[in-house]
Amino acid sequence: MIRHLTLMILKRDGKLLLGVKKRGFGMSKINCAGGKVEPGETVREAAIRETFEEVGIRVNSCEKVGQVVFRELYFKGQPETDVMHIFMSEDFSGEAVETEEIKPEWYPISDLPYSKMWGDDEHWMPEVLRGNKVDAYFHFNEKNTFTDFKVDIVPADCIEHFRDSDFGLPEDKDESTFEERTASRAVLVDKDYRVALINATNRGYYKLPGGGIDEGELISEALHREVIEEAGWKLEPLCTLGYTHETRHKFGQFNISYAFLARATEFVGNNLMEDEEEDGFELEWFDTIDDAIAAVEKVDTTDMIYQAKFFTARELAILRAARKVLKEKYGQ
Ligand code: 8OG
Repeated sequence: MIRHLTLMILKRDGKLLLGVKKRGFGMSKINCAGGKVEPGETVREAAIRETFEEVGIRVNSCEKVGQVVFRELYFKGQPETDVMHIFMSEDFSGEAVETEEIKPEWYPISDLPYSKMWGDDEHWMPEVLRGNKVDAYFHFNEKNTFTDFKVDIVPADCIEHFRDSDFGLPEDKDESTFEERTASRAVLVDKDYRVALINATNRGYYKLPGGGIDEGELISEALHREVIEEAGWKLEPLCTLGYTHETRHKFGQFNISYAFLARATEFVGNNLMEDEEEDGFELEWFDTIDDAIAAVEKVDTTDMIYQAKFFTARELAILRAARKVLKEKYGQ
């Protein structure tokens, strides 16, 4: 079971509100407010509730600035995976008060007490304070010290946003209830800059190799795993292309796809899921990115399933973003 935790970074006038934790996990460490997500609440709601309970501050609005996954963290003698969802707010009201949980204090951002904080914080917090969103993991041993870690920056540029009305479809649901799904996708090129697409031969559409990010998995890890599963190739990421955003009313979902340009390095064989087998997934190589784009442009989604309209528009936008990078950075 994965536990979900929250952390709220409160920022004002070049300072952060931190405090000595007086009880519980991490007692006597200096930390932000935050805590466990209760059943039935969203992670954002949990972060706001914990902040009020622990330091008496009401957060009016906040932004998710990343997540840190703690792998094999020993909690009550058992190793477990925790996902810590990090929020930042500059829009809050009330004065900080001491509670049974935390003794709050403002610290200048230029001089944070990292030596008295959790050991991982100094590796990801500076990125967040620079304005980046982070996607990180820390792997622990039985002594609860971390042995390896990775801190990635989440691609920040929106390539394009698609919604039902772009395809003449109705938008009849309350978007505040939509669930967010995230995925990693690759524009995979070989050493000669040939481009790979998955041809869903029984459906008639093309897609980029890639797919959903699992709970507790990094964006970059999902990229490697999904491309092996669908295309059978190991890869080396070359650069990020940004992300696409889909608002899908029919399913009540926001779909975020992080897109990367990547080099295929070694063929190890694919491992398709049952539905992918049914759709007739086959890897097809195109001599140039223009050929790949032309193949996707030719797909007529008029009579296709709902998702295929989104896939096709999305993959075209990502491929065009890759064409620009291939031209500008790789002279293709
Ligand atoms: O409900 P409780 O306060 O015990 O939840 C634990 C809190 O501690 C939660 O806000 C998340 C936070 N926390 C960890 N590990 C780490 C860490 O490595 N760094 C920081 N900054 N906070 C952490 O559980």
